[in-house]
Amino acid sequence: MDRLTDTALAHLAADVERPGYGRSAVKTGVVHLGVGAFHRAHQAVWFDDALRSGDLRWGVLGASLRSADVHGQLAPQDGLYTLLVRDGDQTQARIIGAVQGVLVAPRDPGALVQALADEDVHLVTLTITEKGYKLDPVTGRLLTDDLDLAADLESLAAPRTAPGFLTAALAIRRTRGLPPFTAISCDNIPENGKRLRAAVLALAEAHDPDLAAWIAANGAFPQTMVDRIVPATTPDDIAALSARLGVEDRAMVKTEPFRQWVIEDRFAGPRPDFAALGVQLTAEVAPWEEAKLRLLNGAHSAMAYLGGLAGIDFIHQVVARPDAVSFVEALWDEAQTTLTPPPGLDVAAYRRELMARFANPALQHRTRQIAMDGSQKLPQRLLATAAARLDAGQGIDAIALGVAAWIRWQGGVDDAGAAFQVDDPLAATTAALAVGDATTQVDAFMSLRAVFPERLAGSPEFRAAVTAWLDKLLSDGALATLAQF
Ligand code: CS2
Repeated sequence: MDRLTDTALAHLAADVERPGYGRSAVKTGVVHLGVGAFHRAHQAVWFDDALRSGDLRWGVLGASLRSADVHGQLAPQDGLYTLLVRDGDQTQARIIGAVQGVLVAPRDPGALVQALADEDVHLVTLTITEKGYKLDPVTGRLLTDDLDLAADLESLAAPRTAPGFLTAALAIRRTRGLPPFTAISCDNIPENGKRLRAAVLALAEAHDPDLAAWIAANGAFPQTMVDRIVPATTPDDIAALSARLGVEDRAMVKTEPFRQWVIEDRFAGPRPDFAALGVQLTAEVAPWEEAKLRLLNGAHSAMAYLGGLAGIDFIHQVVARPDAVSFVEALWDEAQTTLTPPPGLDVAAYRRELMARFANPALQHRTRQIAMDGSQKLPQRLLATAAARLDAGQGIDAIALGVAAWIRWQGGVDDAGAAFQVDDPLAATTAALAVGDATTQVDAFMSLRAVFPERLAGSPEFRAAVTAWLDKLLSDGALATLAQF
């Protein structure tokens, strides 16, 4: 079957939405690092909206920092892909035209540096996952023992890390008399903008303190909160869509109707009229980000481990169980007291909306997908909440069950005794800790400073609560434990 391309657009069925602007006139105003499914279903859609509104400055050049997979999906399709929005039995198809090309950074690091240094590029967005920032998740300090980062600290001639690429390009922009771009981290980490800025400044400082001072004075690294549930695309999804389109689309993404993007109103230069596009610009992103991380993502991770251990494949199947719903509500009751909701956020309504989003059966969002990289996610999703609750003298029963489920997951064997691969940068370390009875395991995990801060590791209450739940999970399994909760 032919692939989706510019020429195929004219032949698509009438109910498929098309870009509607002349793609050849679009300038590249955005470089995106980490052009995975989340970017294609989130930021790229807003840039496509900007292009559709007639502002043709915001085409996106994508870059993959590791593999050539996305290049293989998008390059033969002129950068085009379908955004499938699924809600119950409704499916809407829209072709996104914003992505103009994909660079594979390891193949030609210089090409990405030059692209980032282009004078038309005003925004750099990033979805490189938690681990891509090369920062310790607990302390936020640069991971100087990371091999790629060490290479970038040594030389930026052929960068390997995202902070390395940004720093190398900013050095060229400065030499050329161009302003810096605005760098927008779109990953689910607290203070994402501050962290990205810290990583870039530390690298710049190591190479050229004047460059670091210039970036500090002129650069912009706004904080952001991003939200849209984007399950991984499956071969069946591609086959079904291709049958509908009459051409094959290997770069399609599927998602829910909901989307939200909150950006700190701090830019180094031009940007689309974000407010007109429905992006929220605000002075303070932290309260939005905290609510999202602790409510949505906290519940996601807890359900991923409990559901995954019980052999439940999808999130909508987890929340089809009344005991799981009670557990999530209890987790939210605990998290809610630690939040300072921003003006405009009604937490009760937000919780109802989240539960309905989780229950969307058309999404097919895998527990296994969310379970990935737990060591990078737990601190901001569950542990920060636990620490805040303990500081306030409040209980942590539901959070402790979520944490115990993560520990139990690191053992790599589910409740039916089936072995699985733990997908996590710390998997080898945590596998060695996940042996013995509950007390032994909790003792071992609490010394893992990359995940558990002293505040929690040193709390007898926290240890006791996690140990009690882990003991139950080990002896009775996740479903019986949930039923008892
Ligand atoms: C999920 C998130 O995979 C995960 O860890 O919790 O990707 C989640 O779907 C998004 O943050 C929703 O905005």
